Amino acid sequence: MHLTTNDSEKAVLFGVHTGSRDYINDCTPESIEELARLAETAGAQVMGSLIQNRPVPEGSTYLGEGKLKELSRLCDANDAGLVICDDELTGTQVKNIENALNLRVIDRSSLIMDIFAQSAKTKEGKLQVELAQLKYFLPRLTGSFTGMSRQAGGGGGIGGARRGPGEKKLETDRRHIRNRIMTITKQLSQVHHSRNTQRKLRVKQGITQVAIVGYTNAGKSTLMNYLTNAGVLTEDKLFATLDPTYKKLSLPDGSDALIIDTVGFIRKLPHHLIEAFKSTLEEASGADVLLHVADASSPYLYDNIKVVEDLLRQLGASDKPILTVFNKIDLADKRPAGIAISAKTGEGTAEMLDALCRVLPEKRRRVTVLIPYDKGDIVDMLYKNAKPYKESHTDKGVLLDISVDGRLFSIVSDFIV
Ligand SMILES: Nc1nc2c(ncn2[C@@H]2O[C@H](COP(=O)(O)OP(=O)(O)O)[C@@H](O)[C@H]2O)c(=O)[nH]1
Ligand SMILES: [Mg+2]
Repeated sequence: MHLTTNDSEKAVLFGVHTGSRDYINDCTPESIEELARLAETAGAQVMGSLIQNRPVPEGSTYLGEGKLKELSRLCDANDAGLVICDDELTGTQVKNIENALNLRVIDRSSLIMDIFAQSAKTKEGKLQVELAQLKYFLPRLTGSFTGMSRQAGGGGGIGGARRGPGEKKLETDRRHIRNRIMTITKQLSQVHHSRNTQRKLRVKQGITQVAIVGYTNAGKSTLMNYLTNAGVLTEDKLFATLDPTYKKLSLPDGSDALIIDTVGFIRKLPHHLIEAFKSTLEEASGADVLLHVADASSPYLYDNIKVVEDLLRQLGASDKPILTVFNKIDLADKRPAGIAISAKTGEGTAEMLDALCRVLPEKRRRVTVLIPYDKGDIVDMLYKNAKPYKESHTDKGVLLDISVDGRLFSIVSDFIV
């Protein structure tokens, strides 16, 4: 499903600025600039762009007739073979624009999914992207819409061959896709089940979990590496990280936590992708604390923060304690008020870890206690609170290896051995 990058394909970007949608989801010079970065990440060469101002996109062709002609001229002048829309298009819109321009048309959603496909390394990651792609393409698979055949044929969104399948082939394709969706869903539910089990186990063991969240390219993996020598791939590229990485992090108060680096967010993230990556994204909602890394050198710093906060809300993680830090301070012109760090030089990270300790909910501690037999009530209380890792009966009492919260810790502290 990957794009060919040996010969970068010339592309022109387009979108409709409505002025009525919320600003973050509208097509603006900023979102076009981001789309250009996405296109370049996928291997395209961006030649130009065009934004039409109109209250709503045109139903059948997305752009108005005049603008479509202008787009066509812009493509001719630049020798472009591909146009990329900043919004998600319907199958009909793709078909009509393709017919009007006689060029290939892709949209922001399929572009993002393509990049995810390029970045996916593990089996789980690959399956999740494939699932999102199939669900996106199934309703768009029609006689003249060639998108899916490119995907299924391995051509990819950029650099793929243009061909239209026949009706019979389409029927086979549809059946094939539905079956594949079922198979993948089944496989993923097993993976997700074991991930959930592991997460529950960590909660039970009282391991503090810190999830790094943030906009794509904010420096999450770089920070993870700085803090733990994790060796996570960091790249000046959108969506370099798709699969969660877990590492031990030693906190300044002497305790250990588990730190999780995971996939980043971006505005207008395709909903099929959110759905398919739900379990990965939910690593954030399962954590005790969120460490939100924002890129202070980005001109869109506060818009990006809002996108992340909105997505966290969508994932049901907005009630978590969250520590927002401003990264890439070595590049930023201005110092934002708050914790400023550089994941590259380490500046500010000590202060960040102190702050992290302060926002952590009360931690559980693992202790070994010897409770005399005449203190059965304490043993009962401990059993109600947690399952012991180990228990044995000695002639002096019950020996338990167990994790306790602060309240129980003070009760059993006299019996710690
Ligand atoms: N100058 C500078 N560059 C950084 C800093 N943190 C990350 N980067 C760069 O930003 C790019 C994206 O970093 P990465 O950790 O992959 O971002 P992620 O997508 O949030 O995981 C890489 O080129 C990093 O080298 C920083 O504090 N200062
Ligand atoms: Mg990363």
